Parts: sequence; structure tokens; C-alpha cells
Amino acid sequence: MAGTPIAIIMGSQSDWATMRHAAETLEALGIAYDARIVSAHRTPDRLYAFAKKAKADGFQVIIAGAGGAAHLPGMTAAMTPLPVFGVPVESKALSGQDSLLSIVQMPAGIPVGTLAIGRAGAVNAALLAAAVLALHDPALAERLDAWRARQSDSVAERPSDES
Ligand code: RP5
Repeated sequence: MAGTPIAIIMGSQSDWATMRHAAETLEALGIAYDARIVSAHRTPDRLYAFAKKAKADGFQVIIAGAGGAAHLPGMTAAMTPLPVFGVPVESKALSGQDSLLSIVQMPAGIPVGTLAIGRAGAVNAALLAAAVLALHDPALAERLDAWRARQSDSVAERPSDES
């Protein structure tokens, strides 16, 4: 999609339950995104085609979520000059620690900005991507400030017995 600043890619349909939190956060900030399933091992040709064209297609930041032997963010970063933020999806076998280490332990030379495991990582990947875009988009910077202010306002000063 031309002119869409953020690509959200994920290794499997099963990752969407996590990655939809990135999508929802971008929607709350009024940022357009394109969400795609791109598996490094099941659809390597799709990954190559996506990553090689991502910048020419107009994307500015890529958010990549994957679980297990999660090579999607690193492989993507190897094939594009765009910033790539990796979200470790919580795996069944190792609770996402495998995903985290696969994504965070990039050898020097090809960076992947790695977020937390699961929903927190997905939300924060979107907020980090928004912060990057906001450097050159004053209106977005205002929306991001307002988002943070609403978050602050939503925190009670004292705990309640009601959950
Ligand atoms: C990875 O394998 C995906 O990113 C996903 O987190 C994990 C499991 O995929 P499914 O077997 O659920 O399709 O490639």
C-alpha cells in the first residue's frame, strides 16, 4: 500500500493475537499500517520480495513479530535499510524466551530493536515506531503526547478493591 508508513509483519496467523495490539495502538494514534503474514521459513520468497521492496514501497518502519526460532526480524533487517523493531511472540514450549533470545541476540552489524515478550512488546513497538515518525511529523508528536497524558490521567492515585 503506497504511502503507508508502518508495516507489521508476522510469521504466522497465530501471531496476530499478539501483533493486533501493535495494530490497535497505531490505530489509536492515527497511523496507517499494513499487516501481513510473512514467514522466514514457510514463505522465504515472500519475505525476500517484501523486505527488498519495503523502502521503495514507502514504508518507514517495520514491526516484525515471530515466535520460537524467530529469525523473521533479523532476516528482514538484513534485507532492508529501514528500522526494524522485533516483537518476541510468547511460544508454548518456552514461554517466549526462545523468541526473545532469537530476536535480541543479533550479531554486530545488523540491528533489530527488540521489545518485550508478548502484548507489552507489541504495544511498545507501535509506540516506538510512532516516536520515530513523530520526529518529522509535529501533528503526530502532539497525538503521542496526548496519548501519554491520557495514560497518566488513567492511573489512580490510590489502589481500589475493585479490579
Ligand atoms: C513462527 O512459528 C511464528 O512466528 C509463530 O510464532 C510460530 C508458530 O507458528 P504456527 O505453528 O502457530 O503457525 O514461525
